[in-house]
Amino acid sequence: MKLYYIQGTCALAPHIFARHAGIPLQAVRVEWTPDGKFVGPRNYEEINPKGKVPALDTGEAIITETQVILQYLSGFDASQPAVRGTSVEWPLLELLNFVATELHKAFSPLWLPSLARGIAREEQIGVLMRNFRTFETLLGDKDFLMGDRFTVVDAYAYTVLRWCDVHRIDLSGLDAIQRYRERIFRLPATRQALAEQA
Ligand SMILES: N[C@@H](CCC(=O)N[C@@H](CS)C(=O)NCC(=O)O)C(=O)O
Repeated sequence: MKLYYIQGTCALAPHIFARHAGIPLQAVRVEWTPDGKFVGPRNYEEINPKGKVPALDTGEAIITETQVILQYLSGFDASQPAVRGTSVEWPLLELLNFVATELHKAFSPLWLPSLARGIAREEQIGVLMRNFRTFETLLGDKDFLMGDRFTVVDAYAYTVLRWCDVHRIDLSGLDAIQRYRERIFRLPATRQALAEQA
């Protein structure tokens, strides 16, 4: 299997999880210019016509959309909660969708150069802060979102929460998030995926 990624983006989530679960996966770096043009692999836009990472080439199909790739990879790890047709299914899917739509995509405006400073940036950070507080409620006093074991949704949430550093978002007062990020950063799989993307 090949995972196409841009360093430090949402594609880090399936990368971390694959290393955690020991799923053989070749990480293929996608290079792009600062103005967002893909330069390699040369046919990347044929691989994923949406022009985004991640894309997973399973050998039989190309899968895109981070949370769908994560669900696919989760199926390779027998120690993960069995999602389909169990009572675990809805909470995990809810969490994946929360991370995708309320965290991942709430960061998107901050990457726009015109929002790098000013009132719009502060307003967008306000949106994120509200979602971070919801995240802390969802996490409660658990180590991981689904309980005491690391699942795909933790790989995703960690990947997105890392971007607070890039955007210099002050997490003081959000102690549970800070501890959660640190807990996942310490996992060997996280270290390995980060080193492979460095
Ligand atoms: N809906 C997609 C969005 C993926 C996405 O936003 N990828 C970003 C990196 S985090 C990307 O490829 N950006 C490059 C671009 O927009 O040109 C998913 O959930 O996987």
